Amino acid sequence: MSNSLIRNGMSLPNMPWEEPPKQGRKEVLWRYSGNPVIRRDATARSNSIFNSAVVPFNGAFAGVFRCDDTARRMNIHAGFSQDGINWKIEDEPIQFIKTDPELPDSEYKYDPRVIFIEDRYYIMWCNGYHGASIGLGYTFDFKKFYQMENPLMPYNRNGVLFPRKIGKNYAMLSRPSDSGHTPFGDIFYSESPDLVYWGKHRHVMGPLGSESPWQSTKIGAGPVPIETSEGWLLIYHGVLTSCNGFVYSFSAALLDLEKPWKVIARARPYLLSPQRDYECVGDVPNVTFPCAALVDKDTGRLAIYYGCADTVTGLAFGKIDEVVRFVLDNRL
Ligand code: BMA
Repeated sequence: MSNSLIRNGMSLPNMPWEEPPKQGRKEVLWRYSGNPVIRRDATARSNSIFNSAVVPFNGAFAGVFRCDDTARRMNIHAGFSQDGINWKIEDEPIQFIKTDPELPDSEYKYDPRVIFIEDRYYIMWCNGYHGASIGLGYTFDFKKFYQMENPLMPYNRNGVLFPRKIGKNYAMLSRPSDSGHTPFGDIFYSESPDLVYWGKHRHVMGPLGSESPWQSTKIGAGPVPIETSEGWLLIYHGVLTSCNGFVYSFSAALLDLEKPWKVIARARPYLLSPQRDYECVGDVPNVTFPCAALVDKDTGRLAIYYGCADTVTGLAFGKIDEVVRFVLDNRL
């Protein structure tokens, strides 16, 4: 399989990259040797920086970062980088300009995703509005940010837009939940003609039982789906409930290009699970939580940004064709 299976991608010759380690078991994904790339105290008042979103911007990179402060308030901050590895993250949270003065205030913000669609960068996040809800906004320059209507009612998390319209509509994945730490969770699909009114809700996939225990408690979409000739490559997290609590790993599935609620293939094994110290020790132990991916359409290189133990941010690399092959060869 060649890298030409990436559809509608962009050339990204300057994306972060490191060749796989020569020694040891050959993994489909390998961690950056300099992990974590973002320390917990990389801003003036951050307790932790994790579950964050990164995109190509102006020949370099920009991002929206989940920074919990030392009062443990959850918020999102803008950040910039020349190489996708060394980041300068703003000390102050993003102040959204309301597109309608009647828009309700947000009690907190966390777990952002960012995607360029048509003429602007859209940001989705988990928005505090009578509990966890989905928030949506946009920016042109990562300086001024505009907040739109919440696409969905509480309780919902892990809202992720598709990078293009499906048919005539914008499309989104989300994960309905409860007001707590949610011991369940399936991925759903929704469409909207205007990014305000959402409907056509469809079930995509749910947790699995003894067939694949790493994803037996709940699952949720990770980075924005990547378009390939084999389907939308969806990297998603799954949760196992152990005697010591939740364990967050991630893997991938392929969704139908025109009917993305239809699952073409879904991997049984995880691609990456909490195994390194910085993934296992932190504010919430044993969490690897992907929120963003960079892809170079010419080489098929993939870089995944993932939160580690709800404390720091890590980077893992792979090749799109190998991840697609992994899903097809290890499908349930
Ligand atoms: C989820 C979210 C994530 C977090 C995970 C593990 O419910 O809060 O932000 O990484 O739990 O604590």
